[in-house]
Amino acid sequence: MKTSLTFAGCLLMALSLLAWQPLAIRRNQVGCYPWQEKVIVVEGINPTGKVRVTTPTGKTMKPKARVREVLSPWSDKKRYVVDLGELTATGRYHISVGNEQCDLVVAEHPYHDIAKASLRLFYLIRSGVPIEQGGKYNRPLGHPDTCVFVHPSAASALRPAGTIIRSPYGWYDAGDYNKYVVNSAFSIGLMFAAYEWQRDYFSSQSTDIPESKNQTPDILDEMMFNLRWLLTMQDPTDGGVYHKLTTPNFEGFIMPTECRQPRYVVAKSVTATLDFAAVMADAARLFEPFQQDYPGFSAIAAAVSERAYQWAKEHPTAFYRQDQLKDPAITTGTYSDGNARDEIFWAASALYRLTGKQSYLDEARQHQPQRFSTPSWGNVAALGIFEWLSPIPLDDTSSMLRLLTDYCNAAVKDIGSSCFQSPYGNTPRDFGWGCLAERCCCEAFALLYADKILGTTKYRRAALQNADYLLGRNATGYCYVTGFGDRSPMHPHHRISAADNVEAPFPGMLVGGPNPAQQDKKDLKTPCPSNHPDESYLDVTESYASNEIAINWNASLVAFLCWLDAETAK
Ligand code: 9MR
Repeated sequence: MKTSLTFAGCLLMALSLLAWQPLAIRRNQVGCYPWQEKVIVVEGINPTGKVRVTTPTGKTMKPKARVREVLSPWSDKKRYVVDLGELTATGRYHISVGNEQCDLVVAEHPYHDIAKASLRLFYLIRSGVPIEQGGKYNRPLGHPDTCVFVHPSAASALRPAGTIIRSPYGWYDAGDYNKYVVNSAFSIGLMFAAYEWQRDYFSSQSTDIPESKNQTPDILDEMMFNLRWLLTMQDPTDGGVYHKLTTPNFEGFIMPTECRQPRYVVAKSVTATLDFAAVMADAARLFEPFQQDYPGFSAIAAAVSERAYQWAKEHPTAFYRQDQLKDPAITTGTYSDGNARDEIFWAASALYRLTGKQSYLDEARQHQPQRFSTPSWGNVAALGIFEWLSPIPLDDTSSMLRLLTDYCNAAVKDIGSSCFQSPYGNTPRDFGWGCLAERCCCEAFALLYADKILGTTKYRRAALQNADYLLGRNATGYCYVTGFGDRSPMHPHHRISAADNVEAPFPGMLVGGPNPAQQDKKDLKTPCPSNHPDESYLDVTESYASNEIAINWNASLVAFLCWLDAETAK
């Protein structure tokens, strides 16, 4: 009995390992534009003379493929970058290289559905309301957050420790159920930056949410759901903003209705307060035309923003220090950093745009960054730069534009020798916690943004190559967005997706991606299959360092893919 079980076990394991072998052909599993280059990457087989393409009308041909051989910078894997030449008719192409085969879809609007799903995801992760328009993902209300305790670290004269406040709504941050101001404000700020340049697109986009029928674009309605929560995170006593709303420890993999831990608002921090100030200043401006749906909101947002900024000026060293919290101790995500220059730059820039006050202009100028880095929760300087380079630019923007174009020129310079014909993915720095968002999507977003301002399309090709990477032309062969492509994550580190008894995870979620630091190593039942930077990815629930999802990451997916779709929607 024992022997046969072991044998069966081995067989199962071998079969599942076989099932996990990625195809030798790597390509964008979602689709390409007719006018775009059609590049696939073949691993391990030299495809010269072996490529066959069957067109959507059933004609089989031998394309004039150009093949470039390249060695992975991290392993001895040989890859072949194959340019299939012109495949301009729309439809499904069948491609074979020896015994390996796959399909490649060419469509006028290949990103339409995935772009919509990336934004609709925010509806599915709303907290404090029942989800009733989520189809098979409907669920009852969880985390009402109508009884939230003021933690001792957050106490003030009018709100001593233990005071009960209401702090409902907002999105769950990620795989966990907490709500963090830094990450929330960052996510909204990034999506606002996309909205500002693509208002027509977003005005006509419907994501089938309860507010879809009102006069406000769905993207703004969705942001409002989180802004309403953010408003509750400001201490009315002094204008400072709590760093997060959290349980003492992460919850287990249970549904929201089963969660029993008390929830606290903890410590006001300078970074959370400045991010709050920035995003409220933007919200005040952007919601102004939608008074009909949100009467009075703009005035409130402007007032709370200025107040928060003032608090931050008075508390420049109030950095979040989780190690100092007690009664109870808090062990959940930190989102802490010890440098607020970038947050000051973003907030002062946003407030200058809103109010025109000289003091904000001076502060923004003083904190201007020296270089452009892709936006992330820990470095929001790019969001400040986007304020300056918006459709109605502020003052003299030439220095900001130079930072952005210097960055773009550096990003595209090695594509010709890269493994996957993309600006992303060529240095170990491109891989780490949340890299697919913070580096791949945000790099592409910066490239598209630069094109828009310059009135060119010179960076568009490179941005599309990052989409190809993200959606399957990569070292693992995964399309890293759930519900899309033919090999996408099925077990993201996401509590609801793991506990809801629905097999497929929520669609439209971007996972963090390959992360050679493997901070989750000790918690993995299956070891990560590879230590190579671009292959350190594991589609199991326990892999929080490579397979979690998060609002800031989906925000970058929205900014990138909706922008792409918008630019080609006309
Ligand atoms: O995105 C965050 C990443 O940059 C950090 O390296 C990591 C470890 O501190 O935390 C990530 O943020 C997590 C947050 O702290 C809690 N919710 C889940 C987030 C995504 O993993």
